[in-house]
Amino acid sequence: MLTQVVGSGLDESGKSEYEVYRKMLTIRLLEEELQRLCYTGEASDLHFNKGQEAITVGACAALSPTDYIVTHHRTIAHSISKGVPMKELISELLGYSTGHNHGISGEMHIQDSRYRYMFAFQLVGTCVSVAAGVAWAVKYFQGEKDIVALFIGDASSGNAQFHEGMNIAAVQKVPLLILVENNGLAGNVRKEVYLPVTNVIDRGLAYGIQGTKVDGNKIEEVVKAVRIGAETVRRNSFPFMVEFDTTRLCWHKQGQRDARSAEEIAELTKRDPLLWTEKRLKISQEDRAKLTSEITQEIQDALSYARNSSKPILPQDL
Ligand SMILES: Cc1ncc(C[n+]2csc(CCOP(=O)(O)OP(=O)(O)O)c2C)c(N)n1
Ligand SMILES: [Mg+2]
Repeated sequence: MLTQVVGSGLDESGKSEYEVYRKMLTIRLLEEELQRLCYTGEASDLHFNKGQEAITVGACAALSPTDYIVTHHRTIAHSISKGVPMKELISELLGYSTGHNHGISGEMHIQDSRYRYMFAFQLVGTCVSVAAGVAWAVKYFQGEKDIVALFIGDASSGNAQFHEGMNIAAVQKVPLLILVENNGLAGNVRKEVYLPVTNVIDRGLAYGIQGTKVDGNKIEEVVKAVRIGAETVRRNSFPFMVEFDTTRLCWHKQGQRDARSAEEIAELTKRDPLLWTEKRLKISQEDRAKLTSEITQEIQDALSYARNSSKPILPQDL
């Protein structure tokens, strides 16, 4: 029964595991709805995050709400995890003026300083130097105790900007937590052709940056590792890495073919973080159906809100 698990402790961050599960399910259902809108043409092609929800939701639950985040190109999960209201997010993704960036940023240039969601990056790897710069400003300009958490994919650690960013982050001793989503894929390409190391955290050692690696599909491991990582960064005012072993269960970008066979994806689905959390919380099929219908209604309300607002005025319209 849902009522029995409400408030069950996840950790001292104060978030209940049920709350975290609900957010993970929200992201899954929202992405499914947006995928349908991509097919009808109402949404342009989007980059989804299916199978990696425990990382974004768990990490944001473990961080302080005043900590900053910088992300890569799969932004829907990060926005929901950091607290961006769904109606504003959907409006943004569909290009309406009620979007939190007035409908002009789209999915890959999301920013919302109210929630300390600082930047999202289409150009993979570039986020590292910018995140290092944000962390520098937080420490030296603002004098805050908050930290910057950067989400980055495993393949992006081969980008030159990754290395430049790691170097300057270490040299300047900035409060940067680097969260690596290691799904063994660069878009649709398999790791054998882009990643010569098993663990991306090993790359941090070249810059004196320590790290830890955990199962990114187990919510409790994510929360614990990020909490410890964030405390380490805050205490030492020095970068730290947490790497997550994870599985992307969708293709790179809406409309592209997956390099993996259906059998391979079916095998990976056994590690679905939603299934794992449901087992932990003893959430029955009826519980999930009830929650699904509640969340579906929220998504439809947010969609109606977006559709009833005006489209943004673009420079070329002036
Ligand atoms: C600088 C740059 N080079 C190439 C691309 C094209 N591109 C988009 S996503 C991607 C792969 C990123 O892999 P990873 O960081 O592991 O993230 P994942 O796709 O697994 O989420 C690439 C090469 C890009 N966006 N930016
Ligand atoms: Mg990857």
